[in-house]
Order: sequence, then structure tokens, then C-alpha cells
Amino acid sequence: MGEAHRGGTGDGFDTSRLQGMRMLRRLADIPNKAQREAVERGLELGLEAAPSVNDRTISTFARGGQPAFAGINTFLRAPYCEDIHKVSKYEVAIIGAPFDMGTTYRAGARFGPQAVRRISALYDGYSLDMGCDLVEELDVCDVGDVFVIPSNIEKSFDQVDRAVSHVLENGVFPVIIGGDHSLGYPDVRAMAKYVDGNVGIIHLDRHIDIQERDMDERMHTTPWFHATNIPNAPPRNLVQMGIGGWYGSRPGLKVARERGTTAITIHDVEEIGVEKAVEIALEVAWKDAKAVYLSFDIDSIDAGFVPGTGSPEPGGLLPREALKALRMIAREGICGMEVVEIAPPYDVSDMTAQLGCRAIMDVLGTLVTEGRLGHRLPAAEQTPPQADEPAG
Ligand SMILES: [Mn+2]
Repeated sequence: MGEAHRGGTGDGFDTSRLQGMRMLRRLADIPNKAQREAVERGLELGLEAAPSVNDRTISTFARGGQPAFAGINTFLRAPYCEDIHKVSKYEVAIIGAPFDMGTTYRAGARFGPQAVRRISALYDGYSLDMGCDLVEELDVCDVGDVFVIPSNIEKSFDQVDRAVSHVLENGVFPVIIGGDHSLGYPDVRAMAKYVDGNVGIIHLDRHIDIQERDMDERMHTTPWFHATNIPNAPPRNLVQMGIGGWYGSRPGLKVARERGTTAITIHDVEEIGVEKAVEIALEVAWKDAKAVYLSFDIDSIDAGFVPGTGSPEPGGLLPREALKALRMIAREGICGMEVVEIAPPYDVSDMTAQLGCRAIMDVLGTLVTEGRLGHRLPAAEQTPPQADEPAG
């Protein structure tokens, strides 16, 4: 028994090797400065609480992270960068792109950014799985939404391109929350301008989305046709993972074959496993490329987990597979990401919005733990592991 308490079990397993135990030790190395400042700010702006409230960090008007069901939401309660000229102060910009006129079946993804922001308030930014705190170790802002032109796809593309370009111009990592998948084209169009060389694309989706036009327009079934026409976004660096099902593949497959893109179906994922599938995707996307862009369509996940989407397709990735794939892709570094096709009017219990939110958080968390983004303290400056709690 005594042995177990010191980090071993009867069969000799060293419990200090458990991820949970490692992350508990790691917690001591993460500051809580941002959290303390948020409390001070809440008290200053929101009045001290009624005398009967014993916890004096609570204010009268909710002005911080709690309660999660109260308040005016930005993504993860990050500062709202209302003056877009000041975006360079931050490391990551969350950009809402509430555009769904590119949908070919049911619309509603225009409410995606709002739904993801709302459910994101549930989270405080710390992940035990990753031993990472997005509030403390990354400067995220929410720049609000792009002014899309609902009746005009091409003008909306121009607005989205301009918005994403502005963020990149200021050296800030963009996360675009759609909106439907037609956004993939203006997003890559913006991205490609800032990559000195080729940009690869890893696209998680049930749909291949690479036909030239659909119903005479550049709809959400067409982004990769137009994106891979961009000279430094060649089709040989486009990988599409999770593709399959019974909807809309045929016109796109012809183009994919002609252009030589790489499609990895759900069958492939089943056969070779998600890790191997992602290894292949990384190899193809990064071949002679300078950067990789990540496009995550929420409908790449089995429709049973994501009812709130425009063109649901049963039999897709399981959430744990999708999140693992996203983390593996992020580990190698990405130049930006989009999460598209979350359509809250069809959602149940916010489960689709929640998975979209989790995708963003897992990617950002991975970028921080891999030292690709954020301001994690170098190991030498970290407090010794025996400290229980940061001095508060
Ligand atoms: Mn799709």
C-alpha cells in the first residue's frame, strides 16, 4: 500500500508515468497572472459583490470567466479586438465568417461563429490532457465577424480575403470560424500571399469539394478547385481526408483525378489507422511546401456526433480520431486554420458547436505545447516541480 502512494502499484507500474500525474506536476509551471488580472478587472468594472458573498473575487455584475452561462461572449472570453488596427498586439485572431450562401442543401452556418463563441465560454482555457493554459500562455483576441454580403458570393470572398490578409499582414495567426466551406477558397487566397513558397492544404471532410462550379456558382462544393488554381497552392500538395459517402462526390472526383490531389477515404482510415493516415497526409502536404493550411469541415465527423451541419454524412471520423488527427497535423506547424459547416439551427445540445470549439482549442493547445505559438516560459525559467500551486 505504502508503495502505491509513492508512485508504484503492486505490479510494478510507475504511476508517475501516467499523463495525469505528469500534468499535475506541470501545472505548477503555468502562471496564473492573466487569471488574477481578470479578477481585478472584474471587481473594478463590475462592483464588489453583496456583503453576504464570502468569495471576494466575485463581482456584482459578471465581468470575467464565470458564470460560464452569463455574460457577453467572445471566443474563450478573449479580448474583443474592436479596433482592427490594433490586432498586431495579439498572437492569434479568431475571425468569424458568418457566410452560408454557398450551401447547396440546408443553410444555417452563418450562425456558426456565434454558437462556437457561446459554447467556448464553458472552458477556462486550461487543459489537463495537454498541460497547457491558453489564457496564460497565448494572447488570443476575437476580432468579431467579417461583414459578409449575404446575397453575393464573390463580394463575400473579397471581404473574407481582405480580412484574413489584414490579420496575416500584422503577423497574427488566423483562425476562421465559418460559415460554409466556400470560405476555403478566399481563406487560401489570403494565406498564399503570405507564404514565400508553396502552401499545402490538409482538408478534413466527408466531401471532396473540388468541382469547378455547382448550380453555376462557386459554392461550398468548389473551394479546392479555385484554391489549387493559385500558383503557390498546387494540387499535388492538397490532401483530403475522410472523404466518402453518397453525396456530391462524382463531379469533384473527376477533377481530383485530373489534377493529381490525394484523397484518403474513411475506408483507408479504417484500414491503416488514423495515425498512419495522418502521416501520409503530412508527407504529401509538406512535400516541397513552406507552410500547411488546415481546413476542418465539421461534417468529416460521423453525422451522429454532428447533427448541426448542412450536409450530414453518416459513417465519418469518430470525434477522438478527428481530434487526434488535428493535433498530429498541428504538431508539425500550420499557417492558419478554418472550422466550417457548423449550422446551429440543426444542432442538438450544442454538440456540433462544441466539437468545432474543441477542434480549435486542441490545435491551439498543440501549437503552444510545441512552442510554435504563444509565450510559454522556457524550461529553465519554470518553477521547480515540488511547488504545489503558483503563489497567488
Ligand atoms: Mn463537407
